[in-house]
Amino acid sequence: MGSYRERCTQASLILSKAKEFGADVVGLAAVENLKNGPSETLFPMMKDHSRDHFAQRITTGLPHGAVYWEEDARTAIVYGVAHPQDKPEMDWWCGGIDPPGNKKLAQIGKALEEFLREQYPGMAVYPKLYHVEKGGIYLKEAAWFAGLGCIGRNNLLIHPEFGPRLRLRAMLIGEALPQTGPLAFDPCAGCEEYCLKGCPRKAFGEVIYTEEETGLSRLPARKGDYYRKACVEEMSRNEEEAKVQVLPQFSEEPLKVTKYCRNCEFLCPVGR
Ligand code: B12
Repeated sequence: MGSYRERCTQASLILSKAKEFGADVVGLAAVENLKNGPSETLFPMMKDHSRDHFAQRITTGLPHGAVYWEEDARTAIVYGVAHPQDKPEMDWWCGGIDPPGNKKLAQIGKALEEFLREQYPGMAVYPKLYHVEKGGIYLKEAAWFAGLGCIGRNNLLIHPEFGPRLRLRAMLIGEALPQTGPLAFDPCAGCEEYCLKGCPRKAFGEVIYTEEETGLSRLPARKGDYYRKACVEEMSRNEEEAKVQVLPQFSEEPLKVTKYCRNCEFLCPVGR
């Protein structure tokens, strides 16, 4: 491990490289702060996991919802790509083809991994998959510690410039670098909660998790009123109603295009 000054220089280089490779936002979080976080703690107490087929895809060997941490992982590099409302195709699933936003995140991850392995041979580098069941981490929490924004009333990470219209990924490294957050930022205080009012399933309709019952002060959508099953029902309807389209930027073949509900993102006034 180098001196504090050396680690700061290393951190700045990594952050600027991630931006150079296409990340709109990037920050660093200490792995120690992410362990046993509220998402992981709440998971076994969840009223309805819904989409429980994810449980069948567990490759970590851990209980559903538990995070696999590599023993020597010290810092999470958390990066994100803006998904603005005027580029909705960033988030469209066309047949089995990854949405352009996911592809961009994958490209950034690949370039960053190559850079880290070449620049710091011997340093552990663990690119993290999206699904916690497959070794991923809880990205919103990691982004909060990395200073990328706050977790808002819509239960999403809200960035000061891009609002909640961001997609996130992370990579862990074996070097303990200075954390870049959290940030003092709370746009939800005093907001009229347009995000909640516009939910087609009223997924934020009633408090289902309390601090008394869970022992957690950090609850889904802050007040414990985000109901995952209602959200999933809307997303399943989006899948059923997906129309067959020809989108040349994806494929010459006609394919089913799934456009998932994003009301809680689009109705947020931050970053517009
Ligand atoms: C499974 C999953 C889903 C499931 C279940 C969601 C859920 N929240 O349970 C379904 C399919 C329903 C879903 C829906 C959506 N998802 Co989703 N989803 C995930 C995934 C893979 C894991 C989330 C999870 O299981 N959390 C566990 C539960 C228990 O926690 P939770 O509900 O998030 O609540 C915790 C936090 O809010 C936290 N918390 C609250 N306040 C605070 C404050 C602080 C300081 C801290 C540290 C923590 C904290 O404490 C709560 C637990 O008590 C993540 C990717 C990842 N690897 O993290 C993406 C992810 C969260 N989803 C994302 C998105 C965009 C969506 C949708 C908009 C759909 C879409 N079009 O993509 C909706 C929005 C739903 C919403 N408003 O929350 C993005 C969010 C980006 C952002 N800006 O925040 C992520 C990060 C994926 C990505 N590509 O970037 N999703």
